[in-house]
Amino acid sequence: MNKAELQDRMKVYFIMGSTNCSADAEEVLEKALIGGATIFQFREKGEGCLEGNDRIELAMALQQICGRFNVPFIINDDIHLMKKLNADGLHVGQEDGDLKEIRNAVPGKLLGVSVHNLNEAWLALEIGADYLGVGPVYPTGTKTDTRPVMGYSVIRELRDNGIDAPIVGIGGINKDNASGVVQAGADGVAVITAISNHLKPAEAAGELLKAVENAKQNN
Ligand code: TZP
Ligand code: MG
Repeated sequence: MNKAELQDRMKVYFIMGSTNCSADAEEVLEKALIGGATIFQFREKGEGCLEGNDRIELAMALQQICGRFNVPFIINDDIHLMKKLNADGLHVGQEDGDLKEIRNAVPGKLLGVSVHNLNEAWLALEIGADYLGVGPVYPTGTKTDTRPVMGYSVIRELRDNGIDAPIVGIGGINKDNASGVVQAGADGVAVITAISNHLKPAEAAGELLKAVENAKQNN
């Protein structure tokens, strides 16, 4: 995938695992993709999450759904699972290991890295990250161990310093505040609960896509 395509894929970056969903995870994903989510990350984490075979089976089911929609399927943090499933990519945070080693372990795959400042962003790009996740932009109840809320400032700082890699903002983003993230310079928004917990995930994804595309037109 070239950079322009990847940038386009960042528009509505849906992330979830079974514990994030108020309904069946497979149904939620299918609806999100019908509504217009552009890329998906499997993030099976936290209290009550699936383990062992159940986790692998859910991942495979979700991968198959992504395949039907031609939407890239990314795995959070688990190189082993990524390789087992031959997923399209891997997303890691700053605490998930040596970035250079991780990059080398998944050649030819998409690699996303969560960053919180300019220095982390340069280091991630230096080792060959394909895109950056930046946040938490807004307060979020979904991940409890986040860094402090940063608003738009870091996204703007990265762009002002010449970073032109694909960027998604993450953390507390919904259809009403998504436009500000794009106006600050992000290519799109990464969301969990705005879609996973919505009664109508298709509608939620569609509204996010509309908000991002409108903001891009006005940029
Ligand atoms: N990383 C930073 S904030 C966050 C992650 C995984 C959680 C985002 O979830 P939500 O529900 O979209 O606020
Ligand atoms: Mg991680």
